[in-house]
Amino acid sequence: MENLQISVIGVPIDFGQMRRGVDMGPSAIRYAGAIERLEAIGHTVKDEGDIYVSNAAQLEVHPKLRNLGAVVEACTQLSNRVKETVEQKKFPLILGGDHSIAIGTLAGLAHHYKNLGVIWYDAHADMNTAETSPSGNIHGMPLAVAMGMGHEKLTNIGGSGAKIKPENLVIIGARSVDEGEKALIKEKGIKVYSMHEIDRLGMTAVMKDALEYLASRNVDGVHLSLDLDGLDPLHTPGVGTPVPGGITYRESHLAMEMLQESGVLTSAEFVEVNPVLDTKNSTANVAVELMGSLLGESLV
Ligand code: 4U7
Ligand code: MN
Ligand code: MN
Ligand code: MN
Repeated sequence: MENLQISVIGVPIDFGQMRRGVDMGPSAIRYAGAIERLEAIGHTVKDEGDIYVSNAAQLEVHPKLRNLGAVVEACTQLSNRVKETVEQKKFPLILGGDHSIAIGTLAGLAHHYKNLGVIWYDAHADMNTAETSPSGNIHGMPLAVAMGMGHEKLTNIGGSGAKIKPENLVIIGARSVDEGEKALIKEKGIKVYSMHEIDRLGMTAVMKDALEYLASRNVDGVHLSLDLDGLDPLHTPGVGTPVPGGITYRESHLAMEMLQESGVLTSAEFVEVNPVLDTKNSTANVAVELMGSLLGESLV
């Protein structure tokens, strides 16, 4: 396994949704031992600290795009930091924060990767716009924004236009998809491995197929965006929008291990850890265990 220079970037934001506390996600994940765990594998790890997230911005009211200004501010900074990290040939590992931060991550990656592959591990499709969103929460919109759809303050972060191609995206674990999102998935022909495919084919076949699909697209990098609500809430209860019937703990380790074995991964983010909703920091602990498998820890 290749030893990486990993830059860990925290984004302590909870403005992309309504339940406070997910801004403590980066602290919870560090407390669970992320840095030490990755160092033990043999990587060189630098904790770059957190992006500054202003609390005053919370006061802004926008019925269809809650806390738009604060999300734009944080994602703009994150986009710049991710861009610099890639330019320095370092591996960006981003700690959320709610999933709105993926807008910044993908915008930053897009400066370098012109044909990026994205693995979206999530119970949700995160493809709403202000027009289709049932909630007005931006953490349900990052994939739409990355594909160039939504409010221009969001789509212009890190430069105008689409940051990823719909045909370079795979979603794994979907089981709560809104009507507008379903229409978009159909329209764009997006590759979705829902819980049905995971039940029916098993995670081994799903990951094999997903990785072959991305390889056939000739992607120049692969980003993993892992929302801890992709797993079943039995394993990761500390998330704001839990959906029963999710991916198991072992299936998730297998997915991470297969992604590691493929050797294609170029960046990752772990989001939606809310320690306030948790007991004994269990969700951050799972996040760190999965990071271990993703970045090359061996069992024996
Ligand atoms: B997460 C939802 F309506 N689709 O848009 C929405 F069900 O980042 C949930 O995946 C979004 O946790 C969940 O508000 C966003 C809802
Ligand atoms: Mn907060
Ligand atoms: Mn989700
Ligand atoms: Mn999500």
